[in-house]
Amino acid sequence: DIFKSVLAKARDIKSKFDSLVEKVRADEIFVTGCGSSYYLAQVIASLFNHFLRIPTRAIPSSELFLYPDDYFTNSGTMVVGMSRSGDTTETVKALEMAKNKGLPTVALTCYEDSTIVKKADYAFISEEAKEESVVMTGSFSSMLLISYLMVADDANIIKLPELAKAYVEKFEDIARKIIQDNLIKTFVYLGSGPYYGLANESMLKVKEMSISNSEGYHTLEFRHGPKSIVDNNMLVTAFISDTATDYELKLLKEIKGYGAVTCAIGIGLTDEHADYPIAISKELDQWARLPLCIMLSQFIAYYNAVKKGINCDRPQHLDQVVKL
Ligand code: F1P
Repeated sequence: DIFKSVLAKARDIKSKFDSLVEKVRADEIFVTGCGSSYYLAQVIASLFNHFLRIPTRAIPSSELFLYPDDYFTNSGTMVVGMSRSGDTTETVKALEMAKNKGLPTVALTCYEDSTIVKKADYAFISEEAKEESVVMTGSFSSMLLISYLMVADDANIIKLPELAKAYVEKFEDIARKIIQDNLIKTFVYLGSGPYYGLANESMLKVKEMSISNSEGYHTLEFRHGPKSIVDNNMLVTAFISDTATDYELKLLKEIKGYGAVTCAIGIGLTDEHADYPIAISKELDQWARLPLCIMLSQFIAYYNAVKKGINCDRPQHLDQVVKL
């Protein structure tokens, strides 16, 4: 339903973003946020680099806030701040600093009356995804879809709501099975390109929702050291891209050989690729299926929390909004 209501605004989002890009004429973009919103920024930086062809970097808001003079060195930079609440101190400060340097700023949040909306020159609001939970789930997917619609053609993603309905049950089933049938102590997520941000967000979901050890890597980086910790109590979930498919699947096979339980999600996957393969419809290319894929990780984190008797909506030590 969230996807449906965001897609209904597709044309407005695209034309608003097109006209601001035309007006601002940035030669560089920083996308910034904290926690899940920073990992969302990593995915969005990939989307912007691919579709917009303006060099874009994801930077944690705290870095911009603490080292402004080292980052804000180009008068052609536009700064896009992501924040579910719109009130996280570091993100507010990062946008304030960008403004003080005379740079154009954009806010993406779920709350119209939030601080970053008041500070930024332009704002995009995902009001359909306000959530009670401390942990970001629907808001992540919806802000991701809005960002996709800013830069890409909505025709490629029009089937998302329909396919999401079909896949939710499948994801839930597989996640439940993985957690029930195995003793997993470490959760590793691998992704290349836009899937790196998803791998990190998946890592954070397992940590926050189920208080478990988890890690996220660029897929092939895992070969350079991290693979030494693979054992029988590790679940390695790989987001398989349409670009580096063979390399990614070869690595996953190698990891399975070291004893890990493997799960993979991508086009055309079968039992020969992973213990738990999830074949995604060709109708959604690697960019259009991003908001769908993250739901698998949310279910894995959820069932792991249930197994451990943890309230995944209210994890220990965490607040919904972090203020300094
Ligand atoms: C970001 C965030 C969340 C995290 C935690 C605290 O908030 O760091 O990613 O799950 O609940 O807040 P926001 O800036 O997106 O509101």
